[in-house]
Amino acid sequence: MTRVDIKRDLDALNKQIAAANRALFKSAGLYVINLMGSPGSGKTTLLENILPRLQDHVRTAVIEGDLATENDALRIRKTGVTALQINTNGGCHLDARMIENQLSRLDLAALDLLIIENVGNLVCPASFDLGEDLRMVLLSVPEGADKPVKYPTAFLNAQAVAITKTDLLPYLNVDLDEMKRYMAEINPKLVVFETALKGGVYEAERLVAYILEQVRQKKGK
Ligand SMILES: Nc1nc2c(ncn2[C@@H]2O[C@H](COP(=O)(O)OP(=O)(O)OP(=O)(O)O)[C@@H](O)[C@H]2O)c(=O)[nH]1
Ligand SMILES: [Mg+2]
Repeated sequence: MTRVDIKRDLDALNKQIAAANRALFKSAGLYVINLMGSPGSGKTTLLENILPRLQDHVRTAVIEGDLATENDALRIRKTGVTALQINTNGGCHLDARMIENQLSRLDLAALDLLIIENVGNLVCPASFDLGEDLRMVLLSVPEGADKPVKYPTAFLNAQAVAITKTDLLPYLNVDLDEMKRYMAEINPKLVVFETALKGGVYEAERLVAYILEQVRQKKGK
């Protein structure tokens, strides 16, 4: 068997398991977000800050993906939200089987929302469906305006983007409008949010409202 055949088989297997995950999430009425972005783009910080606001309305759990350590799960648990940690031991992304393996550890029927923080990477996670409803990419301002066109797959396969760390705009030579133009060039359908950490307050109101609305729509509430 050639290398190409093996890759094709693995892609097909991942799609199959992702479809099974999606069916399970649907039957449990659970809305699932796959959160991806470069290392340090602010994925866990976003979750730490929006989880308490989401928890006021929907029952939420988190699955964390990292090469090593339980650091991010520990950070999330401090908010009172259940967090499971997957260590990929060198792997640069989560796959559908890794998620499937965690699901028996969660009471899916008692949840409305599951957020999966993928391994910090703007390339590998983009090619692996986990069975999610929403794929959201985080792009932080310091990474630079041209990242959507340099790493297009993540933006092409996502429905939403959060531009994080906009509080740093005054200190950096980064053009926010240019970043948004590049995003629209790759995927005009992307819903784009901005977040900022200002004076100790994390600003993400539109993003929180959007997530709550998506959960409500899936649950038919
Ligand atoms: N100024 C500013 N700093 C932020 C913001 N969000 C996150 N940070 C900082 O950015 C650094 C990385 O944040 P994390 O939330 O750990 O990033 P991550 O994407 O979860 O990183 P990995 O899980 O390692 O991929 C931390 O020092 C945060 O305090 C923001 O909105 N503004
Ligand atoms: Mg993190």
